[in-house]
Order: sequence, then structure tokens, then C-alpha cells
Amino acid sequence: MTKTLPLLAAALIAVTGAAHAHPGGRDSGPVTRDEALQKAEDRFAEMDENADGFVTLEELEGQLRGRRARHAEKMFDKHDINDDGYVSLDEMLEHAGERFDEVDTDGDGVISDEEREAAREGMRDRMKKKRG
Ligand SMILES: [Ca+2]
Ligand SMILES: [Ca+2]
Repeated sequence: MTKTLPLLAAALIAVTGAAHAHPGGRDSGPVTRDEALQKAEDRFAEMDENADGFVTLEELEGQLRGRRARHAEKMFDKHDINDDGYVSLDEMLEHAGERFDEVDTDGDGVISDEEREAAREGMRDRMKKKRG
């Protein structure tokens, strides 16, 4: 009998948790791989100002304002996987997929709040190390 209790509790959490599945906030709740790629595609469309299917460094710089613009070149290099000076939608999605897999540490195809928080912490640590 004792074995069924944790199961019951898990079932209850699953049911009550489902009631909060649509919190409305865009940055809360689990994110699936498909959602992450869809977001990347939307971002790409925003960045590709002349809608030619490629994002140039100039277009990226135009999107990043102020302090972040200094990182445009670095970011661009990361996304321009074949190094031809343009970021295509394929490259954007490939990069987004890689990033997703990095954050999705248990590999279940969903980024939970915990995994997102862990990724944030990791980023903070890396920045601290860079500064020395
Ligand atoms: Ca390219
Ligand atoms: Ca996960």
C-alpha cells in the first residue's frame, strides 16, 4: 500500500499542475524544442530587415542596440556556421537547436524552469570567470 502513495501524490501534482499549464507569461513554464525553434524563426524574420532570407552583420547590429551591439560580431560569427558572411534561417535554427540541447540537460526535449535557471547560473559563472 505504501508504494501506491507516492504514485498518487505524483498523479495529483500532474493534475493540479495542469491547471497552471497556461500561465500567460511568455517566459514562464516549460519550453519544447519546437517552441524554441519557432521563436528562433520569428527572431530571424525580425532581423532579416530586407527579407532576402539572410541576416548580415549590419542587420544584426541594427537589432542590437547600446552595449549589446559590441557583441554583434561575436554573436554573428557563432551563428554563421559555414562562415560565408550571411546567417541563413537554417544556420539560425541549427544554432538554436544546439543551444536548446545544451540547456536541456536531461534530454527530454523540454526545458523546464529548473533547467532554464541552471543555464542562467552557468552563464553568470562563465562571465565571472572571463572577468577573472
Ligand atoms: Ca552562413
Ligand atoms: Ca529537459
